[in-house]
Amino acid sequence: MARRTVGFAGIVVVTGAAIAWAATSANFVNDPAEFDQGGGVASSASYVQLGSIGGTLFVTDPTNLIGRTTSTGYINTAGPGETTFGTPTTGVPSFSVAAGASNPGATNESASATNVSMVQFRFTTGAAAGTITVNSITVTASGTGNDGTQVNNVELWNDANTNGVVDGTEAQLGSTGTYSGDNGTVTFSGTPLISLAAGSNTTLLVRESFTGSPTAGSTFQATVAVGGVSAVDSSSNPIVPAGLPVAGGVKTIAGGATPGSLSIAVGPANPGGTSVAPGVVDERWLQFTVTASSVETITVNTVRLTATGTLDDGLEIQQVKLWNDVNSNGLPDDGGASQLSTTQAYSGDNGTLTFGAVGLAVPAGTTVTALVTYTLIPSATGGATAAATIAANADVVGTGATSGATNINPTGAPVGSLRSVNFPPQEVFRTPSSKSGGGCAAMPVGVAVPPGAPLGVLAPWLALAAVLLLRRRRA
Ligand SMILES: [Ca+2]
Ligand SMILES: [Ca+2]
Ligand SMILES: [Ca+2]
Ligand SMILES: [Ca+2]
Repeated sequence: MARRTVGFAGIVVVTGAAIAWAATSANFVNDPAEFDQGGGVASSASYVQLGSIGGTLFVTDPTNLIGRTTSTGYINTAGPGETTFGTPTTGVPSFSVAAGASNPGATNESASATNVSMVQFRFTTGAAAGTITVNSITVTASGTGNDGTQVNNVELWNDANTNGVVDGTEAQLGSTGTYSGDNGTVTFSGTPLISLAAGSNTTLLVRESFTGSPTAGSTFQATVAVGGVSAVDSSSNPIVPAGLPVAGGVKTIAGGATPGSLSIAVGPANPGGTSVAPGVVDERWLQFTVTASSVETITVNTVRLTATGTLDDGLEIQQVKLWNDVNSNGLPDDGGASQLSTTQAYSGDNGTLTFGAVGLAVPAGTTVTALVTYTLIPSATGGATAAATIAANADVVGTGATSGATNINPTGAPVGSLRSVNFPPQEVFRTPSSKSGGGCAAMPVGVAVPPGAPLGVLAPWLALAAVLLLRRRRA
């Protein structure tokens, strides 16, 4: 068996520290045909990664040199009779790329559309990786349109808030470019282009503009193809991410009465994951964006929400409102006319509701932000969860201003946000910056207590509260 051929040791590049195998993972497997010939390798054994040549990863256990063909950057996971081996805690950099959560779908676009989001992709580095440095990314064009003459201003951006569009403070990476020709490439470079810390995610976005010359019906698509990412690990050895290629949706040039396209995504100030006090009026719950493609203004007329989670949505959510979040800050602070449609309530636990006559206009080629707020009953169940979700693309319906189409559905669903009710209730200790309610007028303001603190921890805080209360009464 070739794995014992000593000659390999002379040509492989020694890169690695010892690998400590920990909890099981699908990424690493023990192939008995390879590993067990070393005398029964235990899961606690140390391995040294030597490097890779031509797609074959070489590692050593204490007695053997082992070479395995790999398709993912790891020891091959295929083959009968294999058992899960474990995740290395040091040594092997795990590095992958995948389509982003807001990777642009197929849309209709104007022949003169600018800054069209084409493909969004996310790098993920494992906790075992050192810093991975990406020095260049090459994007490949496809489709029937001529990418060399009909596309310009191809740009790569760090989509920091992962929403699939470029926002105010996000950074462009590399230089603005053009494709090398029809179905050609453009390469973004830097030294480094981007640096990826171990155990992190980074989302990037490619956008481009059309010159006005594409004919109706022609198509454009951007892809990060196999071989399109040039990167090195912390030892300056080349490393290839698993997961390529990643492609964006096909953009079709609209003609005649072709309607525009809509897409929805989680908003930049979505409050998901945080807990709220019961009884607060108009507590933000879901922020989402609606983007119209470059063809025409689309007015959103219908938004349907589906409730999930342990809260009894029919009994414990008094009011559900939809807002135009004009300043995109995630708060219903945009003036009296910003509430869209009428106040609703869920049909029951895990039920649905529909906002009609929404009238939210999304100009061509722009993104607007909308907000859903909940008013919970004051006795809402502490610790209960509630998610507001646009469950399906059919749950949003828009009308095209020039095409006259009345049934435009977006891409991007589901879009949702889950929050929980404070447990234990914390109203007693609210600070002045908190919202009103809770019946705690006698308590001094400005005293915050760690949530869930035991009585022993609370004692000094209660003493401070008593002192402040006495001072206030004397004043
Ligand atoms: Ca083409
Ligand atoms: Ca963004
Ligand atoms: Ca529920
Ligand atoms: Ca706002």
